[in-house]
Amino acid sequence: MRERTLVILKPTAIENRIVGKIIEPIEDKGLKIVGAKMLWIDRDLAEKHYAEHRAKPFFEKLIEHITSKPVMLLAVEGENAIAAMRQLAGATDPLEAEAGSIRGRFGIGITENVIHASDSRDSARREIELFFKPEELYTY
Ligand code: FUP
Repeated sequence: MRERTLVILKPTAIENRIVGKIIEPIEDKGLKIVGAKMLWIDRDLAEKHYAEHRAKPFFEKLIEHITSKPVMLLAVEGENAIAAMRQLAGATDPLEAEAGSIRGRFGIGITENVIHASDSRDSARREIELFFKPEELYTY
């Protein structure tokens, strides 16, 4: 099933200059970048993105982190792109993620877990629409 998914390289990834190391396994997997940009996410957009976590105890820390510095947004396309990106990202907690996964390799804590990848088709559609205008996505 050909799908699109939203990937966010969180502030830690930009700050630690590991953007290339994160993109490499994504492309190695056969996934294609169909949209890409940097953005300093504001609180309003961050709260929309993480709306499902609003009532959670970690919500405030999560919003503070994602808005602390610029991020890189990627729209990624390919066969089973959503599951494939989740596999590459690894478990939410970098210490539980497989050592070879992106979070396993570069994560330093559950809040600063390097990357976001949409968890379902509905989330992917919603999140891509939240961060990209249709004309910023390429079919090729
Ligand atoms: P994931 O889909 O793997 O990004 O995980 P979740 O949607 O459950 O969590 C979203 C973000 O909330 C994570 F990236 C990090 C943060 N989080 C915490 O800080 N503490 C937790 O216990 C769970 C998640």
